[in-house]
Amino acid sequence: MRIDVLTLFPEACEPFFSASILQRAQAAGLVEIACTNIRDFARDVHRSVDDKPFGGGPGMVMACGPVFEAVEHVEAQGGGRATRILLTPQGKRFRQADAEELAGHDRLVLICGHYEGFDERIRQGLAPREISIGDYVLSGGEAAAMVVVDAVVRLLPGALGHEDSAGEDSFSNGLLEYPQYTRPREFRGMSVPEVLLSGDHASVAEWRRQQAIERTRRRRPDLLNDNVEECR
Ligand code: 6GU
Repeated sequence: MRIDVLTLFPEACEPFFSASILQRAQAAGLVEIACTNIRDFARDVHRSVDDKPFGGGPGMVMACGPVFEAVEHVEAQGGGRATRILLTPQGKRFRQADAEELAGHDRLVLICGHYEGFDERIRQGLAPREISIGDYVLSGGEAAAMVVVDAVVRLLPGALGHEDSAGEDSFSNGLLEYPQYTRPREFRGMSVPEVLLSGDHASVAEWRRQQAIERTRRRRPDLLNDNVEECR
């Protein structure tokens, strides 16, 4: 898989992509992640990437030229047309199922916005998918791009140390994760549930399933409702 992140702040994204599981996945050849500065495609002497909105109003709008040229530049580097993704609070809210779907694509181009928004012709001309990571406003799409890249890359086969790890995560089965414990058995008067020390794998599995369901019911009943809807 190749992922290009088009941004005005590559220096904000690059350290994140150079750490931990994302670093390992790149070293293992599972994914190539490249950040490209949209400003490199500005044409005027001020290297501007935004302009005042037609019709007036506050703020600045990200202009078409540099964004189109940046997309065309990275797509010309091989692999042809990518799955294009615009990070915007107006997009479809990103969920685990979306990460799973995107993990099946060969080539992603993520476009991070800044300023008050994108010139609408970026949507019209590039026909990107639009993704939001939640119902709040960020000052730019970079943090959202990092979220999407992380959620996708960790699903690539071989990205996690333990191959079953992703399947045990919260959300992968529609439930929050069960409580986990490690040594010591006693810590400041708090003990580990007996069943986990029993060596009885069936009992452990059943306890974990019950805990996951109960935790999801208390904290995120909406997830249980989603499951019911998905089963219909
Ligand atoms: Cl993708 N971008 C911005 N600017 N704000 C957001 C977002 C994206 N997702 C949630 N809030």
